[in-house]
Amino acid sequence: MKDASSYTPPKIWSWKKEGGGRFANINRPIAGSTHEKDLPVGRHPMQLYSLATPNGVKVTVMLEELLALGHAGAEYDAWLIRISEGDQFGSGFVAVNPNSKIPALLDRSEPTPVRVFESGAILLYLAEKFEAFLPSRRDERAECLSWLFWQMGSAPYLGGGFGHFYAYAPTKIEYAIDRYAMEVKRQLDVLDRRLGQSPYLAGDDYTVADMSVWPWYGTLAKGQLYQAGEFLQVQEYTNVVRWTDQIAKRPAVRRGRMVNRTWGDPSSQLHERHDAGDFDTRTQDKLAAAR
Ligand SMILES: N[C@@H](CCC(=O)N[C@@H](CS)C(=O)NCC(=O)O)C(=O)O
Repeated sequence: MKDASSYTPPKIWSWKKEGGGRFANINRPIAGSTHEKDLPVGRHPMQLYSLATPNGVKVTVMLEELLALGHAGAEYDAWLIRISEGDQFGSGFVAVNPNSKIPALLDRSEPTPVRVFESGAILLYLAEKFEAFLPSRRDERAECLSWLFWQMGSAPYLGGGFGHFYAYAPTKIEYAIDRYAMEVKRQLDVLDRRLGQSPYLAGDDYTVADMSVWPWYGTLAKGQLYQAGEFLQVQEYTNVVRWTDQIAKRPAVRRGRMVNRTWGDPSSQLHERHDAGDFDTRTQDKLAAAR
């Protein structure tokens, strides 16, 4: 095995600020804010502070799906949080999410504003509030929540484990890449077997479970995450690919994935969303043409 390390951990760990690797500049071993900064507040009931990473996309897809169903109470302002610039450590953001990670939601339509953090909790909060995308029958609800929580527990192995060591770590460590590639392929097989039994994860209907899993494992199954499609032979998971393509066609999904996106084709980037019309007028290509 290559890259056998000669590192022996010291008795007490210490923080090396120049640790290297992507995101080294924002990783810290302490919680709390680094600077005073209030969050902006718009006119809509829902205030979302986010970025279009897979965890962020889950929530913008859900809000767009709720609006498509006619739930006006799901109207939202989506504010951009640039995590590579440390926006998540501003005092206003930390007050909404003490864990300093996107996405974070503030529901200002309740008598006292309600904060919600953790993407799974946000999906569940919205699903309960609007009674949508969550089955009401106890057995179906249990299946839906099982897959929702499966995603919350599994994706850190994909992102923090496989993605980190395969794509971002300053050195390629065979042991780490092998360990997480094995786990991610196992997870894809779990999904593939499930999606061989039913059209969606919870059964016949599209639910918050699909919204939670799709941005991570759908992107992976199309070879668009960590450039790892060939390495993991993702095309073999044919049920996952079928399900991914089906969900990608939904108009609300196409809109949701554009919100708070700061990379890719300029026509796919809507940095902030404050109005349904913004998709037609405020993408980066349109703003550049208007300048
Ligand atoms: N379990 C959390 C994970 C959120 C998360 O990891 N967010 C990342 C972006 S995808 C983030 O904000 N990172 C900034 C940081 O770690 O400082 C959730 O699902 O909401």
